Amino acid sequence: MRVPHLALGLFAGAPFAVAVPTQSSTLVARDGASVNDCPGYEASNVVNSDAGLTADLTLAGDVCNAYGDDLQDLKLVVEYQTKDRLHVKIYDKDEQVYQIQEELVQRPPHNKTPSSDADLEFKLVEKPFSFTVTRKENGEILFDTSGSQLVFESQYLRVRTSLPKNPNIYGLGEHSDTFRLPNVNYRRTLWNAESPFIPRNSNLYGSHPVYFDHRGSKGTHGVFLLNANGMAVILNVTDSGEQYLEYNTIGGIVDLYFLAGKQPAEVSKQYADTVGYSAMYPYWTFGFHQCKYGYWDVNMVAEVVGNYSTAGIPLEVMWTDIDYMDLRQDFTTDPERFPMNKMRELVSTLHSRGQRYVLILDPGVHLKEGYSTYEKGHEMGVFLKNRDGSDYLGIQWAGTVAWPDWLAPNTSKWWADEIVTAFNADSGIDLDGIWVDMNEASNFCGNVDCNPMNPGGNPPAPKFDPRPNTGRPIPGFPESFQPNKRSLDARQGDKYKGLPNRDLLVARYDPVNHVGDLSSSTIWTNTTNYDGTVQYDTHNLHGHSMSRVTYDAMLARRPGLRPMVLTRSTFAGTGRKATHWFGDNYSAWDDYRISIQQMLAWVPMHQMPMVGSDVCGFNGNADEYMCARWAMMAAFQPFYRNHAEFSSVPQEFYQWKLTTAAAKKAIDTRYKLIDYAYTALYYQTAKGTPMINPVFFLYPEDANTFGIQTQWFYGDALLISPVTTDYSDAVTFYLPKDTFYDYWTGERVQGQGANVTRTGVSYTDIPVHIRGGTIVPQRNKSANTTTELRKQDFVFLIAPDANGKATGRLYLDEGEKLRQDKVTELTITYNNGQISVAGPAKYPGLKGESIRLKSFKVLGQEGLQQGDLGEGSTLDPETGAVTVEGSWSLNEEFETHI
Ligand SMILES: *[C@@H]1O[C@H](CO)[C@@H](O)[C@H](O)[C@H]1NC(C)=O
Ligand SMILES: *[C@@H]1O[C@H](CO)[C@@H](O)[C@H](O)[C@H]1NC(C)=O
Ligand SMILES: *[C@@H]1O[C@H](CO)[C@@H](O)[C@H](O)[C@H]1NC(C)=O
Ligand SMILES: *[C@@H]1O[C@H](CO)[C@@H](O)[C@H](O)[C@H]1NC(C)=O
Ligand SMILES: *[C@@H]1O[C@H](CO)[C@@H](O)[C@H](O)[C@H]1NC(C)=O
Ligand SMILES: *[C@@H]1O[C@H](CO)[C@@H](O)[C@H](O)[C@H]1NC(C)=O
Ligand SMILES: *[C@@H]1O[C@H](CO)[C@@H](O)[C@H](O)[C@H]1NC(C)=O
Ligand SMILES: CC(=O)N[C@H]1CO[C@H](CO)[C@@H](O)[C@@H]1O
Repeated sequence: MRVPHLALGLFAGAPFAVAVPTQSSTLVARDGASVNDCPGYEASNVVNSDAGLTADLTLAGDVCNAYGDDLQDLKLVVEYQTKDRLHVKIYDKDEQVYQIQEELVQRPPHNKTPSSDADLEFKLVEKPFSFTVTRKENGEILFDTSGSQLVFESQYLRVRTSLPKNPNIYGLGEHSDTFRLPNVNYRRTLWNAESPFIPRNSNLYGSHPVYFDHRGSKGTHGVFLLNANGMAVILNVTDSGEQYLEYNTIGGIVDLYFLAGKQPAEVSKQYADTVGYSAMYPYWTFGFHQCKYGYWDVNMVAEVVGNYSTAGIPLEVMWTDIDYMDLRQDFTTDPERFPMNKMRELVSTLHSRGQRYVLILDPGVHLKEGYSTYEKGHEMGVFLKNRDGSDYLGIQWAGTVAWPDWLAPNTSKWWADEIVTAFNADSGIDLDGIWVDMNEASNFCGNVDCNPMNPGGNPPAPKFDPRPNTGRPIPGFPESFQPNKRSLDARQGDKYKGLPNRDLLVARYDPVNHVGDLSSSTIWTNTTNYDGTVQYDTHNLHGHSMSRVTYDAMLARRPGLRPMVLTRSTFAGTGRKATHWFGDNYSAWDDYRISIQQMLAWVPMHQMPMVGSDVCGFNGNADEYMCARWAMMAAFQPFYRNHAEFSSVPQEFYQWKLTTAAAKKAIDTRYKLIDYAYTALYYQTAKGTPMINPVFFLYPEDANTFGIQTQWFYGDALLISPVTTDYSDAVTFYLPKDTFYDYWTGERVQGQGANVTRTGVSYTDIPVHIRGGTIVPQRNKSANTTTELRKQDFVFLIAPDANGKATGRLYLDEGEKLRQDKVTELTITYNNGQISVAGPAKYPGLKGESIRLKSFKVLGQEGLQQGDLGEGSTLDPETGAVTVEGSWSLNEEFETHI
């Protein structure tokens, strides 16, 4: 969902022009001092222990006050947390500087590891203070700050590391730039913002301050900076040609986690160990989803569902955007266009056909008399507050809105109550998942001149007094009568709430937010949260916090079932509670390509696996050809939802003949592969192994793969190489030096470590190869829903490597419960004709479901004759595939042969 043209006008204007408040006397910059004049620090009191060290850091000269006040005294803590994770933390001695609340981002549990057992080594230089992190095994220096001074100021932090020349750096989402990041003159701003058209070289909706540094055979490592403040990460070379990466944040502390790898997928796992493992999603989330902003009424929604059926395109999940709400207010339905009785009928019809329903919610709550969501929230003190205790207001879809303070004690309960009531299965909309949008948070009140009580083109301003008397100070009365007593005062003496006396609207260091100043088109950064922290520090955590609370609310609404929460704004670790789509892109080929780059970063590097783009694009008009390609390509991405903007031409897959044909084939294939993908998702959520692999993850020593951003492995077996040129039928893709098989024909294709060009790739075609050495469990036949799909028998596709060996996995469970008591985790191995399937194999199957294996297909057996084969096996002389028919229960272990 994006800002409408009307609201775009609101924030496209002059940037936030606030008078800079008078600075405190300590905040006077030394005449002409630049950050390069900063004195750095000196370490003293270094105490080494078996599992790390501590030291004091003292400013090593005169203050430079380049972008704030230099802090005199810092503390350094170094911990060898595990064999493969090193933690380096530098914070202020007084412990006032903001540190992310533990309840929002849990710190990883760890046992101290003796430094002698650790893969990494920390080395300190006392004066001037600097440090290095080295991979012990090969002496490779991973991080080295000696080239520039540490700067630690009240509103600015700088840490710079030198890097080898032409480094392969990935991650640092959210962005729409190349997968392997540019090295020179490149700035990655992290400041969550409404970002229609996902602009390039800009901050977008989420912040993930983690990068992967891949050095070929020397290994891959990760570096995570646990800091939620606005920042710019610079990749650049100095005038003398030295490569560096530099963090510039406008607050917070230096809180670095070094992840040793050394295989790329091991870094993914180590990152999950650090920020948390992704939530597991219901089986049905792998179905095909349809949405559009502008489904005018409940009949139109039903008609779309009906049209999908008529076209014979399986639709699993129907979504509704803000259209359903009464005056765009959360937890209401438009009485004429989406009356509750019809909505209930819609959802029960969907459910009876095995389909699902998901609705949108926004964080901004309409300020309106008699609107119970607002009134209850106000009573329960859940909204962010102005200094005088009244609710802080802005403008969102509904008009004048208040924003939940996700850190206030009553907010979770209030939000869960609203969800449980409005979406009650017996009297409300019996929804299956929730989509939370606009939660950067997006504020149509673009700047300080905007009057939130006058929302312009939005519904007229309510005549409701947002500042009840209780919100005003009452002179002469005790503390308990005074508004806002909870915030600023409470924070004095409290740890980590943020330094006092900062300019909370303007940071002198400019991280370059594409929307304008820090407070432009969002909640003003000088707003105080319930716990005494300020939005200046917690802005990037708004969507993350909303996701957590919504996850819990969905659990209250559907006890015991895995919540499906889709969020626009995210922070490191949001994957534990919610997933993400790539925002409001454009119906254009470039955005089709960019969705691949984004997926390659989000799944393995941000540990948010269930992601995808708005298929066929959100803004602008899709066409038959591009939409056909996108339907094919996105069938091999984890989250598969067609969604478009209000004014776009309809782009449901049934709208065009070619797109219909492409979608049918794509969904047919995707569905057969759902158990394979579900297995891959399960192992990502349980073990951190990514379900999408960039090509270099599987060929880490092949330098030709490091920059590949138009191909990927779906799971670890299927290499997807879509046509990525506009309106073309040709594709040039890379095949590493390895054994592959064409997924569609089964033919063996020997990869040469070179590009292959294929022409005549029709719009209903997409090159897919199976990597030799893998086994892909599939359903024999697709179905109209995932419920029906589960009735189909399994077939295993075996793709032997050059040594005639292959392995695969299959995870089976009931599909939706949070806790599964009986699951199957099969390991399937193939060795030159012998097949073995090993458990645990406890999942008994639901009524009508098949957990039977009907056949094996072993590819690449050209050398064999029919006579070499056992009974029940047939050789296809054309492709060299041997099919073994039979009937095996996947509820037990077994062995067989071809
Ligand atoms: C990169 O370095 C050059 C040369 O010092 C400088 O002009 C440029 O501004 C830097 N780019 C960024 C994004 O910092
Ligand atoms: C559904 O299909 C009918 C018949 O092709 C078409 O007239 C109608 O516009 C479609 N409705 C929607 C919402 O796509
Ligand atoms: C799918 O097929 C089953 C069995 O024929 C049927 O009961 C169900 O209604 C169908 N669902 C959809 C969405 O077409
Ligand atoms: C929480 O809500 C209750 C009413 O349900 C109210 O009495 C209490 O003051 C609220 N707490 C805060 C911190 O506002
Ligand atoms: C934030 O700054 C604005 C603009 O100066 C001011 O009107 C508002 O009162 C400030 N809010 C707080 C909570 O200080
Ligand atoms: C493969 O082709 C791409 C452009 O299509 C090119 O960038 C890349 O260098 C080529 N790789 C090899 C190994 O030739
Ligand atoms: C597998 O599906 C095909 C159609 O795609 C069907 O002809 C065949 O009978 C099915 N086999 C089994 C074992 O279900
Ligand atoms: C703002 C922005 O960068 N929009 C981009 C969206 O995608 C189109 C088509 O790919 C680009 O041309 C726009 O620049």
